[in-house]
Formats: sequence, C-alpha cells, structure tokens
Amino acid sequence: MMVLTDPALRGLALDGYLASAGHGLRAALRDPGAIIPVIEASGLRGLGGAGFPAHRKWAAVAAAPGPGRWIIANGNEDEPGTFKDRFLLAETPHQVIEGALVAAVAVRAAQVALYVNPRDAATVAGLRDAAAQWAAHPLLAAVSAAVGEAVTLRVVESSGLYIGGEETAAVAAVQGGFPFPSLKPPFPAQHGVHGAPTLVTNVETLAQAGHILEKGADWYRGLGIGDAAGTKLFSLSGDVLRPGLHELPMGTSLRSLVFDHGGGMLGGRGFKAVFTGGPSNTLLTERDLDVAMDFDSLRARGSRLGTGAMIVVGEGTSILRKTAEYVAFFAASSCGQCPPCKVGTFQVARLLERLEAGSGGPGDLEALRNLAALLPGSGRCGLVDGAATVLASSLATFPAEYQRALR
Ligand code: L3W
Repeated sequence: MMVLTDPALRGLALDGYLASAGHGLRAALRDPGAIIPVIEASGLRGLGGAGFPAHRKWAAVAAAPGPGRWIIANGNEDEPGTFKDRFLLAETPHQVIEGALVAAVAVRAAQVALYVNPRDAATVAGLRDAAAQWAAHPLLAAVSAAVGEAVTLRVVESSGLYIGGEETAAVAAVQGGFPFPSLKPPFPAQHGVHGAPTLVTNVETLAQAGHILEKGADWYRGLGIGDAAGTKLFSLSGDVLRPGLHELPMGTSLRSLVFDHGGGMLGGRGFKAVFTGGPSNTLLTERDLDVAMDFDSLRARGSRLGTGAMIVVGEGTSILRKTAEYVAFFAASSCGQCPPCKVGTFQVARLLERLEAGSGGPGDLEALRNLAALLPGSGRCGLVDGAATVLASSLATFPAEYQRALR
C-alpha cells in the first residue's frame, strides 16, 4: 500500500498537488477541534525514531500556555542507513507542508519551520520553491484565519550534523544557534523556540497527517498489521538484492521485508543480523525474522524500530567492522557538551579500530565491555546511549568475531 510514496503525488507543483490532494488540510480547516482526536484514533506515532504517540505531543503543545507557537518539521535526517526524509522533501514537499499546516491548525502555531539537511542543494531549492507557492496560495490564508494569525512558512537549513536532528538541538538551530542538545524536561512542547510551545515532529509523521484527516482514523489504523497502525517507510540497505525505500504496512515481519520486498540475500549468502534504527539499537538476528517491524513488537523484543532503517548483514560481512564504523560515526557526531559521551564514544571507536586491525588484546575487550555498561545515561541526549547499545549488543551477540580478532 503506497500512501506517502504514491507516484501520483510526486514531482507536482502546488496547483497540481491540490487538484488531486490537499483534502486532509481542507477537512482540518472545516473542523479544527477534531484534528487531535482523529490523530489519536488513528494510532499515529512519531516516525522519526521514538514512536511517541503523536496526539499526546500535539495535545501538549496545544495545551501549553504562551503565544508565538512554532512547528518544526524535522528533516535533518543523518542517521546512517536512513534515507526516507530526503525522499519526502525532494519528491513530495507539498505532502510534508500540508501535514505541517494540519499540525499548525491543530496547535494554533503561526511559525512553521521546514528544517532541512542542506546536503542536497536541489532539495533545499525545491523546498523553498514549494514554500513560496504556498505563501501565494489562498489556502494558506485560510490556514492563517484558522490559526488566528498570519502563518509564515520558512525553510531553515540545518548544519547537516547528525546531532542537529535531536529535537532540542533543532530548536537551538532554528533560533540561530549551534545545534547543542539540552536536558529534557522542559520538552519543546512546553519550552521551544524562543521559549514558546513548539511542536518538533519528523517530516514522515507530518506527511501522514494529511492522509489521516482525509481518509479517516479507521482507514489509517487498518493499513497496519495487527495492533500496529499505518504504513512505515523502511530504509533497507546492506547485503540484500533490492536495497532502497520500501513503504510497507507497519508490523510487516523482518522476514518479509528482507526476503520478499528486499529480494533476499545478496549472492545467496546466509542471513546474519540487522542493525536497526539509528543504527543505535540491539541487533536483530535469525531468531527475530518473524518479529513484526513496529515500535511495540521490537521494544518487547529488547530492540527498537527507530527510524525504520534496516541495515542487513550477511555471512561474509564483519559485524565487528560494521560496529566500528557506526561507533566511529557517533564519536565524530558527539557535540562535546557531555564529557562521557565525547570521550567514551571516541575511546570505544579507538578500541574497536584496534581490534579490527588485529592489534587488540584481551584487555581491550574487557575495556569495551566496561564502557558498554558505564556509558548509558551519561549524556543529555540519546547519542551515547545509542552507541553503547549497539556496542553491547554486538559484543553479546557475536562474541566469536571479537575472539577471532584477538588471534
Ligand atoms: C510532551 C511530554 N512531549 C516525551 C516527546 C519528546 C519527543 C518525543 C520522544 O528520540 C529516539 C530513540 C532513538 N510532553 C513528553 C513529550 N515527549 N514526553 O516525545 O521523546 P524521547 O525523549 O523518547 O526522544 P527523542 O530524543 O526525540 C529518541 C531514536 O530516537 N533514534 C535516534 C536518536 C538520536 C538521538 C541523538 O542524536 N541525540 O537522540 C533513532 O532512531 O532510538 O528511540 O519529541 O519531546 N511529557
């Protein structure tokens, strides 16, 4: 089922888009008070990684006192193996903007920031053009009337740093500062841009909102498998025949994702593991092939869906090598505000590199185990936790690879 990736919604100018789409925003304008209840009934969750119930965040912003509310449509996306938000912003920016405006009406926010990773200049230019088309369209005037204030759509280019996608860092960036994460609470819902209530939401979540308002909560729920609602953009990569973006029912099994949609393992290799989400979570292995890919099922399994990135590893690919690559990425991405994160991720990266090069000793392995236990919870954001989780899981699940590296 294609919702966000429907080819009919791609590459359109606003007039073309509104000729066939935009019904969700029109429905939202007819009954602003119904938006959050419909989002609640739909089961929409935050699709940027955390899976937090969307209606709870939207309701928190709507209920927070204070003028000058903001929406930040978070399109910073820089997690390794994740390439869904760049697709949405490049191919269907109007779908994202429609969703952001539905949210603006729901929480009465007049300032809408489209927060985009600047890696692709054409995407940024396309987004600016899309925003300008909305600014000149009567539908935006109707949105302003519903909000009670002139709505401004602005494109804000992020630093392109991974850390800039963390929500408090996004708030800091939109204010014009360096994207340093800060402690929560207060959540942006209460204290965001310039202290105003701010809804920071991933662009995939927002893009779903228009469809939900148009076709209804039951329709959206019904798209998922079992208790899971809607569809999910899975960024599939690694040792599979058909890597790429796959929009599938939330709750699709890992087996189906890899072997049906992904075409199976590259070169007929055996399946070894999957790095999920950031890649900052517990690895999935063969015994997880029939687990449903949704927030609750993966959490019950001790892992996480995260962004929906699935990096598949087959026989012949080193888990130690991949772990070293990802931890090196986290180390390079640490903002440096929290010493245990900066120093710890750097030290883990160095130890993994040494083992990988064949020059590590048993003491290095022991140090890695200690760091994996020591680091979680030592930073103000989730970066160090993600690095420690993937390290601990890699050590526990593939101990033989680490032992081999010692010889
Ligand atoms: C209002 C409350 N809002 C929570 C909001 C909160 C946020 C959302 C989720 O993402 C995930 C993790 C990684 N009133 C609220 C409230 N909220 N209580 O709900 O909150 P939280 O704190 O779970 O997480 P988060 O930091 O937005 C973390 C996954 O994302 N991930 C990557 C994470 C990377 C970093 C980093 O670089 N620093 O965190 C990748 O998938 O696994 O599940 O909007 O405000 N009472």
